[in-house]
Amino acid sequence: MDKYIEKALKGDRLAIGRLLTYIERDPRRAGEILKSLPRNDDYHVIGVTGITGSGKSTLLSQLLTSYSNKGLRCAVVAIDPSSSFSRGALLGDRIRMQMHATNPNIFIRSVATRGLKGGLSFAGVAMVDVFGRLGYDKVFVESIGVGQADVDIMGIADTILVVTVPGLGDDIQALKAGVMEIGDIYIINKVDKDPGEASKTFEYLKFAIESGELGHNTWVPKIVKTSAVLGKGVDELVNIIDEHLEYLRETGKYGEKRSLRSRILVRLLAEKIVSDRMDGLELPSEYDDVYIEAKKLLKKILEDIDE
Ligand SMILES: Nc1nc2c(ncn2[C@@H]2O[C@H](COP(=O)(O)OP(=O)(O)O)[C@@H](O)[C@H]2O)c(=O)[nH]1
Ligand SMILES: [Mg+2]
Repeated sequence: MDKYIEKALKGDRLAIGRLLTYIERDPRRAGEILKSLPRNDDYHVIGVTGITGSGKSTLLSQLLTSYSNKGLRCAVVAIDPSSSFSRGALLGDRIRMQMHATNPNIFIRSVATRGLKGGLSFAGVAMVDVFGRLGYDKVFVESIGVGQADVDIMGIADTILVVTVPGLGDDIQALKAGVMEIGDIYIINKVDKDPGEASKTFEYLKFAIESGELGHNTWVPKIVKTSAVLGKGVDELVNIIDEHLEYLRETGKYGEKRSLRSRILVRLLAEKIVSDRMDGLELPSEYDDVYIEAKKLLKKILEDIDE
């Protein structure tokens, strides 16, 4: 393991991949790996969410190009199982991804989701921190914008981008599920397709923000119109993303986000330990017995951990 860590710190892609695989196979090794890496409080976790097909991967690809051109190192953890990062979707996308694959400053990794609803896995969060400690400046997390599972995933990000397309349509569903409320930056992508409808969507979002429906602290959510395929609006987006990071630092919220991420890690690990132990357990049908069984199980787990 030490030899991989040494190599990974020098940017060796094979070694980095190995470490990530260790974490994926046995999340409990994550602690060991993280401890061996230098602490780093200087990386930026950017969550990208929104319905499938809204252009998250395409936009991310543009952001990778933009940041790597500035000399920054970027990593992607793709949690969306349909991500074109993992599946290679269309020819154009594949070419773009291949371009990144040979860029020494970019590392893309897809990670299995937990359960059918696409929940966040412990490994996924640990990987984000590993990338940070390996010296990646921007760590992106792409996930599909459906429901509570997605809101959970975005809890690990410092900055949350919600990608929508002109004419809200399907997004209304996402809105109801709470996904639309969590954005620091709202992106109306595919403006090339319908500029008129894009302006309407812009006004709609602007109204929602101004009426206090979206956003809940001193940062007023920003809206950016982009065309990811044409590369339009990407520079503006990059500026706003960096502006948000500055805001987090100036207000001390950067540290708050870090501790929120730790909380999520603790919860996920505890859940994993419990659910592993649940396998094969004979379950009682009466509520009193349920309570007793739960207590027994937790006691047993605590004893094992203390050893
Ligand atoms: N016209 C147009 N198509 C886009 C734009 N961005 C992405 N697409 C296309 O939309 C499809 C879905 O994009 P993808 O990035 O895979 O979406 P994701 O599922 O949100 O990651 C692909 O065919 C893209 O080429 C855009 O700005 N304009
Ligand atoms: Mg995608």
